[in-house]
Amino acid sequence: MSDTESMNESSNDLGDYRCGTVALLGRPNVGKSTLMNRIIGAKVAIVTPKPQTTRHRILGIHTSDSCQIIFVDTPGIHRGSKQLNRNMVRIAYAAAEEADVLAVMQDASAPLDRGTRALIERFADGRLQQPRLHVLNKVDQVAKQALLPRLAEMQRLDPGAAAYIPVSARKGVQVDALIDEVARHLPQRPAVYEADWYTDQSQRQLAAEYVREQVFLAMQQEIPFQTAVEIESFCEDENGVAIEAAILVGSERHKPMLIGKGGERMKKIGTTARMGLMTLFGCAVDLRLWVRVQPDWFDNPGRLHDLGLGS
Ligand SMILES: Nc1nc2c(ncn2[C@@H]2O[C@H](COP(=O)(O)OP(=O)(O)OP(=O)(O)O)[C@@H](O)[C@H]2O)c(=O)[nH]1
Ligand SMILES: [Mg+2]
Repeated sequence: MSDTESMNESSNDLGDYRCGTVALLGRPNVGKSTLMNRIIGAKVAIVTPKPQTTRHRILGIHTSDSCQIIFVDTPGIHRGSKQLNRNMVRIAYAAAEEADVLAVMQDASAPLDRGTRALIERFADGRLQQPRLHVLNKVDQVAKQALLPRLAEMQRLDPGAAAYIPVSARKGVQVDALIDEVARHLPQRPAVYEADWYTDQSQRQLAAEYVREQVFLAMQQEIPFQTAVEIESFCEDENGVAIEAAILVGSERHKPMLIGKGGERMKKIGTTARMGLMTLFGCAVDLRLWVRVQPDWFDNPGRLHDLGLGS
């Protein structure tokens, strides 16, 4: 092959390459973060059985020989009176406006409730022009005979969607089909990120999220929703990383509940978060945590901005 032929071939290859963003959108708890982690192959977004786990826009970057898909995980769309809730919802809609493709997710194992229908109708109303994929998650918990009517209902609700894809993010079912479908709708352009980049989050942000995940898992009722994690110092040397973090609580009475009898609960939160971070960072992690009471931080725009939770 001559030099000219080989140059032409490589420029054609580049011309076929697809790269763009897909926003993962939906009600809380439908499995957006689980799906992104499954595709990326690492826990870049925390996951819990509680709604409103994700509070930021989080990128997860999937790179292959033929495409680079930049997944944008978003907070679940919900109603909430606090400033934090309003910011979270605003972040989700802003991500939808900016994305090349919209992946609207739902929990197919739960009834198609009013909130989910309203959301689907909102995305189908033509205001946003990008291709829409409806992702019906948690099919590992759905009988086959129940899935077909659900797919038919989706086609009726949004006939203009590009595809309706049943998946199980937890088990990895049909995830490759979803990746292929997303890639088909991306613009032809070269990759934006280096092939070994898989998220836009710093280690510091990941550390805060890993601690918050354990707080969410350990605490009940309103406490997790009124909790945030602030990294106070993050030092890296040849021995590993040393992290100091404060867990903010919204009320004095939450403090002893979080600490637990003899400090047991805090100890467990710290140990489990530290182990997760050691796996993620691939080095030793020293993690020191304490609790700070900060009434109504979740309703204070300035404080939310400092915590990276502004909209
Ligand atoms: N059975 C089953 N459970 C799943 C699947 N995907 C996610 N889950 C579970 O659903 C719960 C919520 O998952 P998340 O990934 O945190 O959901 P999310 O949509 O990101 O939630 P928010 O961040 O709160 O908006 C967790 O307990 C997951 O383990 C799935 O495919 N099958
Ligand atoms: Mg999430």
